[in-house]
Amino acid sequence: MHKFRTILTAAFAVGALLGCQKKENTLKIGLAGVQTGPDGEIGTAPIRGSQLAIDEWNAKGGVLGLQIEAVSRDDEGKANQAVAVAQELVAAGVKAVIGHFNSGCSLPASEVYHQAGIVQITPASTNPQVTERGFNQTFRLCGRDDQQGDVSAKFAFDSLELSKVAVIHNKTAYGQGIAEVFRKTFEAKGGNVSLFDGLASEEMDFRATISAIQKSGAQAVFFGGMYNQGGPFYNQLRQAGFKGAFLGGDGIYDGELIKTVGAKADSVFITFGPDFMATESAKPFLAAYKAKFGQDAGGYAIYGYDAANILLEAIQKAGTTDADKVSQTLRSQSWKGLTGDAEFDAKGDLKKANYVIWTIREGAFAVR
Ligand code: ABU
Repeated sequence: MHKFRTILTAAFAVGALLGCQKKENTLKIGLAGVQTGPDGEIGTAPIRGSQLAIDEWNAKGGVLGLQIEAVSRDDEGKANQAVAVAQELVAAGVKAVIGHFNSGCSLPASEVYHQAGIVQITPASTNPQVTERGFNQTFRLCGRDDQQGDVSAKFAFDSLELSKVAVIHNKTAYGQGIAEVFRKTFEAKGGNVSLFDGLASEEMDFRATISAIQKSGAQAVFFGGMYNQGGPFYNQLRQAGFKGAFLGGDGIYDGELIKTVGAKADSVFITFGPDFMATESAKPFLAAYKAKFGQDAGGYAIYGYDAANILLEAIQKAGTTDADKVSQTLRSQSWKGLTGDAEFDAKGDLKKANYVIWTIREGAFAVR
């Protein structure tokens, strides 16, 4: 009996040892962001872009000799859900995360990834604080609101020659943050912000705000928020007889905005990256996206695609998924993507992120 127990114990020990040494046969990458709810449309696009890149890598043999397993999670655009998603991804053993979409989600989720030592690249979170907290392994493949809010305010003052603007935001990390930047630059240039106010992001009745805007004598409105609210806000402004320009940031750059405001919407001016989807090199991506998902690639889809390609290239080049080594590799060179040549600075921001002014022309977004 004693001999049998000894053999059994030894067998368990060997089994445990083999278990410890068992090699993972996939490399898990988290894809996190809002996929349902009001921001679901805009948030799903970069996740799909990343998925497409991962499919292409897998077809070519994967990375570090392993097939890549995308672990996709919906944070519903909510901070507490983003933290739960981040914890779930860490527990699932992901080696890096592409996401989140909303700045209000990336901010708390990045704390979890930082603690766990996992590289995070957000394709869309533009609040400056995402990369201002000294997290070595947090990156973003998009610009920042202190850039785009500034570009928008300068455009309003210099090009539209506006002197009085109402600034309304949705009280989120993104919306309020970009609104504050717009106000700062516009005032620094000599403009007057006749009203600065926040609305709950689910508010859809803008009558009181519009009345205050009109009383303030504003010539235009800057809206720091998302397309799902920006569209009805624009429509109600026009219904109330307000004829001034409607300005906003990347959060309102979504096809759903055009569906809401209509092809003939006038004087809508949006800051977003250059027209990367119009380039020759983007054509195969656009065709593959349409073939796989049955719809055109939305604004941030191409950023999700580039984020995944750059991350996987960096892992391949580093020869490991170790977050410090991958982060170091990400900062070590320029990465070619469909959104241009990406180079990361010490904070994890792009060294160069351009913003241009878009408008709605013939029912589509067009660079002004
Ligand atoms: N950048 C606009 C939408 C995402 C965010 O930063 O909240």
